[in-house]
Amino acid sequence: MRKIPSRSTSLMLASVSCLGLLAVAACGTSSDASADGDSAVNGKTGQASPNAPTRTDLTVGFVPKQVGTPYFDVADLGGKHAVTGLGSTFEEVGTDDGADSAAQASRLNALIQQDVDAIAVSAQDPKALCPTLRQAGDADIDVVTYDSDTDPECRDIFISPASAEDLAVRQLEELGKQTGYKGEFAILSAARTATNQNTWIGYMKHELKDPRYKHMTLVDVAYGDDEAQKSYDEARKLLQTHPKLKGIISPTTNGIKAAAKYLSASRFKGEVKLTGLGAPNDMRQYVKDGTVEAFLLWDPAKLGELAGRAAIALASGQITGREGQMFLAGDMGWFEVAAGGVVTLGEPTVFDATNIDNYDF
Ligand code: RAM
Repeated sequence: MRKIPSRSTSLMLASVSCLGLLAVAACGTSSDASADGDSAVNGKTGQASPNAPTRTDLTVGFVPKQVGTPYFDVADLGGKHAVTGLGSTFEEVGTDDGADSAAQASRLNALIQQDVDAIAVSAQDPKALCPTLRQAGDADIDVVTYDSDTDPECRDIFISPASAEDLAVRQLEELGKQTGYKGEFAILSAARTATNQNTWIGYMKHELKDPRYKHMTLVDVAYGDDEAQKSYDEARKLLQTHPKLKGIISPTTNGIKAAAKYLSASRFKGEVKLTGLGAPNDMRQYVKDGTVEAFLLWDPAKLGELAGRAAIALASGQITGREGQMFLAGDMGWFEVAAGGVVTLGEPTVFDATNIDNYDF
């Protein structure tokens, strides 16, 4: 049984904090929750107190979209540091297939059988994991999504790397700058079902209606399933199918790396522009050899750390996932739960030849 502080304990802790030095907003959060007894998106009821003691000896399971890929290795290491640093046990389970949501569901099931306290998952599909995540909720397991969300009603909190709309707009703008806002371009995505990829692609399509993109045309969206060879082959096919292609946006670390590998050894190097979301260590050589000018990403370690801390905050009763609640994420400071149970890490970084050597992930 999990020991969420009782209503009276929560209220008492909240009143103590109101007198103390902790954030005033945190004080208001608890009383908001107590006023209407609202529940979080995954059906949790009861109070949240940002000042409830952080529980230890919990077990938090991380299920990335894919194991053995640098982006999630770094993210989950961030989660591990957060969870173990708070006195709990971290466990990562996953599949190396970047598009197999059934395998993800079976890993989640194993964590439910194991009766972990909280789960953090990067969803390969918005719907496919829902039945399993609901079972987790029924078993009183707190559910965090990070990087890629499920349907909001199937989790407590989504840790978003940055505003999804902003990320999409910035990638499009980056390609626009590099191509003079002209010509045909394509998107090389990850899994066809991936929530984060499809959300960004949706925002890009919407942004394309802006008059400054009137000379840019999206001619294709290809899916490399976050596999190196498949992404490479899809990049090659895009160039073959669309001889007038001027650019590719690949909003996936695996996709952009594979496309850069293909372009760097092709006659299109430097001519066909490539941008999107990439890891500096993957992309360094392609920035230095002139294949890629600039791309974006956030710090995956911080994303994982925030997911780990949110999982512990949920399991400690400091938050339930309701809008307006706040939790302290160590040195990263206080984070607020926004509408829909979304917590945003921050702003992405743009990497290019001037700064790429300052980053090591
Ligand atoms: C890949 C995955 C992940 C995405 C990053 C940018 O590693 O598709 O979900 O957020 O790229």
